[in-house]
Amino acid sequence: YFRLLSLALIVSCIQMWSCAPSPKKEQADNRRPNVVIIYLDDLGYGDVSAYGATEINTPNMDRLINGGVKFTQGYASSATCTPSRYALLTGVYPWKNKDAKILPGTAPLVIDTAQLTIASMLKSEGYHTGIVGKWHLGLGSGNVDWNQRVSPGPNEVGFDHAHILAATQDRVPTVYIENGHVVGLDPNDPIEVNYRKNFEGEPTGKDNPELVEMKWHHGHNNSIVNGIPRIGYMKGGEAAKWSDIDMADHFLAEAQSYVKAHKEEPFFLYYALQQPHVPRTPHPRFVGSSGMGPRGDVILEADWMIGEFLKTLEEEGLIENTLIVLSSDNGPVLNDGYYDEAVEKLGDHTPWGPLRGGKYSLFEAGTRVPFATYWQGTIQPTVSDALVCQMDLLSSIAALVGSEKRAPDSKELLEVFLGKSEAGREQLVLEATSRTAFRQGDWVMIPPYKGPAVNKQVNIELGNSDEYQLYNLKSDIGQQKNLADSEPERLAAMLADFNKIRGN
Ligand code: NG6
Ligand code: CA
Repeated sequence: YFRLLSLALIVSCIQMWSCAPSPKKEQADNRRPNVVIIYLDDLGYGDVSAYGATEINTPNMDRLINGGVKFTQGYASSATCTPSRYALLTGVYPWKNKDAKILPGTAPLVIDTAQLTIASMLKSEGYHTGIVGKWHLGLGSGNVDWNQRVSPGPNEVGFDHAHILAATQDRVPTVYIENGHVVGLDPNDPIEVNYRKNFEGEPTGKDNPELVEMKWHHGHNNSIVNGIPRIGYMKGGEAAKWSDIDMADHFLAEAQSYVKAHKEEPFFLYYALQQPHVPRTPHPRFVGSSGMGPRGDVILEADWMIGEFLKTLEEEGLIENTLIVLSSDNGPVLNDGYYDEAVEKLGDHTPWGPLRGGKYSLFEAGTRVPFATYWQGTIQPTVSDALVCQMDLLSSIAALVGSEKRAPDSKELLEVFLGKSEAGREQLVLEATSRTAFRQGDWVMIPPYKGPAVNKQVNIELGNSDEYQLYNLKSDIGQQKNLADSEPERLAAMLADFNKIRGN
């Protein structure tokens, strides 16, 4: 009987194999799902309704989170952007690369072009690979001429297609760059960028307050673009300058057309939204939508963009063949350098949820972020308490597509990301502006660091203390009870493990 059955199976396999090309292709594509990483900028653990926010409603992010694996202990590697993005793409701890720090717009590429990235790994597996949105990993190799092709950049570390903003929305150059070329650049109006000194005769936020429409609070007083004073000086490139209020729609359209252009082949898209990082510039149709001022409005704007993007995947028949990862590069900040009412209009909203700290902080809210994996029809909705880091995606996605490549600090946790196992990491080094802390089991240890306890400009506790700090996150998620004194043996054991990993 079994022989008969297997014979029947073989026969039906052969039949399937030999019939029209479309089922065959479908079958092949089923083994090779598309991969999309939707990455927000400065979105906090408590900024999403699926993570408990009551003052803000994010139905589209909720759809991914509640319909997939919702990680309660999902981490960015770092409490700021560049290092988190470095770790996400390369699977290497960012503190191993001394250049993986918040970068100016003129910084050289911090990823070695020979280094493995999620993009290069998938490319070598036959995927088409694209990035749309924020890059912030440096471009060129020093002294970039923005009027020539800018390289190396995303194309040189595995992305077939790149439509990016170079650094951040608050940093010059305020232009889009596609595959190394500034979009819409008029050769008669060349772009110059400098982070040290202004160009003769150009207005600045500092000297020309009459030209400023969004007031700066700290930093952000160099060149003025669209009434917004930025970090860094820029001259020329008038026709190429982006429109801040249209940026979200712009990136959405680019992400949608990428999907449509590559729907016939397996693709990887890194869709890196700019919200809710400063300057917060909601399109007029979202202004006032949250009642919380621009910060809430751009979160709703981002959520809407994600909804439209998901519609495109549905319309193109790709939603059941696409693994989607949703996360954020670091925790939340209210006043990050502009007067934009983020503090004044916050009301009862808690962007950090139950966590302590925020962006820049070694406390939990710096790095613990919304984190979900969604794959309609394949991943069963579940809540996972497994400890996972964005750095683990490289090796896990490699396992998913049958690649044997693995990155040094990237744990292969495919079963965890598919919601079939809760056996996540046992330990993780967390980073915040070059300081590191150590998570092990339910515990986190923060070694003593000099420096202020609070960054007063942004009003965030940084985690600095003269004392060792040791918290049990299971019983004390808000990190209120320092148990370093009462658990000396645990502290010593964790310190030893931490030093081993850190190479101290
Ligand atoms: C800081 C900026 C802040 C933000 C951050 C980068 C000042 C005073 N502050 O230096 O506004 O741009 O860098 O944010 O300039 S991140 O999310 O890209 O890491
Ligand atoms: Ca960020």
